[in-house]
Amino acid sequence: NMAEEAKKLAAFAAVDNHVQNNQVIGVGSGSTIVYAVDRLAERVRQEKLNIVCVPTSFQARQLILQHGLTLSDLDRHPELDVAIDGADEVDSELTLIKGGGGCLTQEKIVAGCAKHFVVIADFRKDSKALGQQWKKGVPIEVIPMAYVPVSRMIARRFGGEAILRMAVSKAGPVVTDNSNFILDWKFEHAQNWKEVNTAIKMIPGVVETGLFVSMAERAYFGMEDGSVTIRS
Ligand code: DER
Repeated sequence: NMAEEAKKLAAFAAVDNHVQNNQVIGVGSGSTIVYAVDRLAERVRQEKLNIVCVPTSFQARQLILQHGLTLSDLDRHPELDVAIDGADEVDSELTLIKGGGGCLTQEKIVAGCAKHFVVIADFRKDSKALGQQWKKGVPIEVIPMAYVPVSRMIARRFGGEAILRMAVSKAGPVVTDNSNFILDWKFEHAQNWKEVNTAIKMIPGVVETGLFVSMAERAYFGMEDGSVTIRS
């Protein structure tokens, strides 16, 4: 369908523009990145590229292994050339909401270790302000024993409500790759995302937020008409 085709367009454009031989690539999580890994594997085969891939989740690790790409990690490669990842929403300043897939913590670590961090997304993620299109709130990874006080503190200080993300194919809450819980903070109005991100990070029990502020260098959006919009 149109969104899937748009994801593929963005993924191929980013891989073709940013991946060269002898590089260390950060591989994001979610559904759009699958197209990027497909393209990466195709280029490695066709061009005999020598690259290694650092995953951002169990899912990304499986994708790397299933495509026969060389798996690495931050112990061996603490500095990456480029990290490629999806996003749930991108605003006019390239501030991202990520974590729809629950992988925000390792994604932010890997993105922070890369010289270049590029986002790939379909047209639905291209927004002017966070919350315009993405209605599920900002994911926040929390230490399980603290999710109630953290949820209450966020609601008290920033408004809205922070809801424990419940699993679908498992009884009880979603448990992340890091054995933590996720709160989805349904904010009520636009915020100073840089300040809010820092303030939420400081709450005892918060591991990471899905607000990626001043991290993305460029975003590739696959559009409905088959074109690719690039924002930097
Ligand atoms: O959970 C995540 O952070 C994913 O990268 C998400 O932001 C994008 O997932 P999608 O490519 O399936 O929309």
